[in-house]
Amino acid sequence: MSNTIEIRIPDIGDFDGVDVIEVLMAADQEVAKEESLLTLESDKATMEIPSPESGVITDIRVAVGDVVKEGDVVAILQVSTGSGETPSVEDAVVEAEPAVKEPVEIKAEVAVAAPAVETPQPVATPAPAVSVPTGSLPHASPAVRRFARELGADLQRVTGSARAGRITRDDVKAFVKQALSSGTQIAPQATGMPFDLPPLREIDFSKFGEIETLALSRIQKLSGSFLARNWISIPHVTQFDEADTTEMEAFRKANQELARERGTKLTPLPFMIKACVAALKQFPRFNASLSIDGESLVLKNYFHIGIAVDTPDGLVVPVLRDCDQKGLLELAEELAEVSQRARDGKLLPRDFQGGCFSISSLGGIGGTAFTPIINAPEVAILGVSRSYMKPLWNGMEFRPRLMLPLSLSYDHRVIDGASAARFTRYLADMMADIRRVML
Ligand code: CAO
Repeated sequence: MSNTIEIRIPDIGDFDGVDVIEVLMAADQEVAKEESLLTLESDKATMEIPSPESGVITDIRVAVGDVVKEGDVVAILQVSTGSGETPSVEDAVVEAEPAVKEPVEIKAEVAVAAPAVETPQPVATPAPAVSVPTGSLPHASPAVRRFARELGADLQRVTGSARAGRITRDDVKAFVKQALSSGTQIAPQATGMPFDLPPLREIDFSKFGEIETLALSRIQKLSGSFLARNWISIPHVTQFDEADTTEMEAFRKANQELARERGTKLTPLPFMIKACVAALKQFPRFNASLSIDGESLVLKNYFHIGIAVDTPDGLVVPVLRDCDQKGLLELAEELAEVSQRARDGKLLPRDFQGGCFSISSLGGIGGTAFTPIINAPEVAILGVSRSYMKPLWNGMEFRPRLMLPLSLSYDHRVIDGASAARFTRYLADMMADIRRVML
């Protein structure tokens, strides 16, 4: 046998109307006696309304944003009757915010359900988008919730250490401390950002076999969090193409001796930098940054190119300035100098500043294509893989051509696919006849 009862707002003190800030129950959810069902917040205190009995919630009569007062019916509970006892009127003590010095004593009034017609339905008020009523919200007292809100910590990602996974003040502190030391974000994502991901739990891998632990370098930790931010906050698309670099390569080799006399080495990268500058001039949206409010585009009339450099401590992206004003040999010298300083850990903060567009070249290593991550606030990045010989049909015969694979990742909020295809094609055309960059 089971009884159905109305759960009403108990005596909540001298409050006329109190905001519902969280609905912690869901329809058809099984709840335990004393389990929190709602969080109410006045300007003086936050309080939770517990379930007066164990049972199943059959109807929810309240939503986030509603204003409730003593006696309002907020839910219908079908009481579990394992013990066969008739539910009784109970007193429940609810924790209040520290601002209210003493705990607020609240009476949860329980009555056997009256026919539905007698129960006035609350007018549904649209819930603010920031609060998602769900039955699986984290279990924490109002004081702990307030504490987490003050610190901007996302309670969904905090692991509770108290009984039944309840989150304590110390759990929130430990979460914030850990997040600060690892450079991860502690706040929930802004409204409209669907990244409410379940947290990764710590796993003891040694249970499965032998392990060793390597500390990440400072650079790896820093670049890791920037890469993660850019990857999830920018809608990336990657456009692939190939440039016929047969003539460019012949020109490069013909001038290698000249480079050597100047004490440097001429690799394909300075040519790519010059081709990128030409393409950025032709397509100014690629040489731009979105304003922080996403309302406008800042177009740049300078051409500073970031170059991804692989160092023993991790990836860094120093910037070569005014690449439009420099020749191939000057760029080659600067590239050698800056990548050496990067590998020696001697880059200065100004070496990283002011980039317009980046190039990540894995051509010296190998691969056919990859999807580079945009180096925000830039809006595009060129990935370059290893060139290879390919037979190309010239209308009469197949000819061996040296093809350079290009992978252009772009911010789809700023650049559309057709522009990206044109930009990459233009780049390939520049590299096919490098003399054109001087036009
Ligand atoms: N195709 C074929 N060969 C290429 C090539 C390409 N696309 N690009 C370079 N090469 C050749 C060079 O000509 C050179 O040949 P030689 O030794 O015969 O002269 C060799 O590969 C090595 O080049 P390099 O790497 O020393 O020089 P670079 O100018 O191409 O690159 C730098 C400089 C600093 C970009 C590079 O050393 C580097 O660090 N690359 C890694 C970048 C990276 O990690 N990107 C990934 C970021 S995402 O994690």
